[in-house]
Amino acid sequence: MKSSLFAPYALLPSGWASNVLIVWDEAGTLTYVTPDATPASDIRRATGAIVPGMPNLHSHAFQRAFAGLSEYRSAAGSGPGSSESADSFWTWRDLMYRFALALTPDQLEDIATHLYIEMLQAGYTSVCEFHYVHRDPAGQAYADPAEMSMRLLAAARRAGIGITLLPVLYQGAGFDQQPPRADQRRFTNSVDQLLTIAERLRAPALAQGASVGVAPHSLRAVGPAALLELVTAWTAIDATAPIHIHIAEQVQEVHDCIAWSGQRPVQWLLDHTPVDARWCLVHATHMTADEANAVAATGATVGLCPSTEANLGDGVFDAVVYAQGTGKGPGAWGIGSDSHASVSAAEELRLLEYTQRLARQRRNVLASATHRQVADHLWLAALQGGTRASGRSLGGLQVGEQADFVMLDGAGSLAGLSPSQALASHVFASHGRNAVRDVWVAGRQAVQGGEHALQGNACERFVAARAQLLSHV
Ligand code: NGQ
Ligand code: ZN
Repeated sequence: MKSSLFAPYALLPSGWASNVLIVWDEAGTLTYVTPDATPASDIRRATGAIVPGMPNLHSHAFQRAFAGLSEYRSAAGSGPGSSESADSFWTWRDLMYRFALALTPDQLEDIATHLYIEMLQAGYTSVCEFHYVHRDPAGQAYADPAEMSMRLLAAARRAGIGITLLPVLYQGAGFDQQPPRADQRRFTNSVDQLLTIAERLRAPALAQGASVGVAPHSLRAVGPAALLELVTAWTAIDATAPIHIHIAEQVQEVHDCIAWSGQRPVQWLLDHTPVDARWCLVHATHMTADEANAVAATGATVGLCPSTEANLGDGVFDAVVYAQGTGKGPGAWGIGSDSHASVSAAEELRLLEYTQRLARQRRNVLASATHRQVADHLWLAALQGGTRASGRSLGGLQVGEQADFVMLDGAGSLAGLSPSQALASHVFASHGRNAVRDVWVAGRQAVQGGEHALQGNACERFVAARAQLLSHV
């Protein structure tokens, strides 16, 4: 059975179109996307502009329960006469690890289910889970070594969001093969153990239309030999599935990498691994212009997480230099909510544009010749990069892609605006969740009038899981 929707306005890959007939099949794949159509009288009509659903390309789901709880000056930075904070990414990480150490499989599933519902209500229709808490609190493998990742898959199924699972290889505490810290004991695996987890996930993932990739955590946590072994073995298993890595997020990490190898992290990665369009370089905050051009030329996606990067004091990504790219076209990028200090596609895009404005003292920095409306350009660029990083057919409103789309609220505070103005208001004028009215994932409606069928129950369970966790840290 085919389903359909008639949209007075829809954002297609080429830009806004009107009177668009959207048809999808039972598998949730778009079979017909035609502008200037005349609809049959009984067809459902959208009451607001339709935009493609946004892939969230970087998530550590469990951190949602910790978001907002480390926003105070710690003892180290609050001594007499110290006006400068000693709190940093690294002190945040110590606190976050305490949370990670206490997490149970049930709690993870409850936290993730609620988070994924929040994502859907904010216009994300799929998520890449960069997951590294694999072992039990004592550091032993669960009876099923993929237990924790299976909980994320279950959460995605319950919420009705698409997912790319990225089991993470984590081995050491720093460059030069430093052994893992005691509080990293739940994360560590050999390459073979990690591949076992990834392979275990493939059949159940496929059964729910999900995908599996792998993620060497960072050059800090994975040495050159293991990195290459993982990439080679994974490519033999699946030559197209995504590979994600954290890179060059903190200045400290850049300095440590230079001390270790004589090269900056991105430079080292490009020189020693076969980075191509399958790769997602998460953050890549601190790159020289040469590095940015070189990344753009590989076709890899840069995974920007503006709210987390701001929250953790990472620095400002130079999106202008990167977007210019090289002769091969602009650098690909997408957005992720990472630590979930914010769960909003609109907010990530706004923050990205605002960091560029603050740095350059200009307005409307990230627009393009084809899309002079900043929000149109941001939405389509982040969709393209997010799709590539997800390794799934999420490329927007065109035939052959998954039917993931969002209807903005045409009746509330966005009423009376052109579709382009409505999206711009959604991204820049903070109508919040109220702007996202209906959401479809693979052709199934997951959010109706802003509401998700499981939101009440999921919120209760999230709150209970967080309370349990807080009583253990
Ligand atoms: C993470 N978060 O994997 O959750 C990291 C912290 C680490 C960010 N990089 C852990 N934002 O870097 O070892
Ligand atoms: Zn991350």
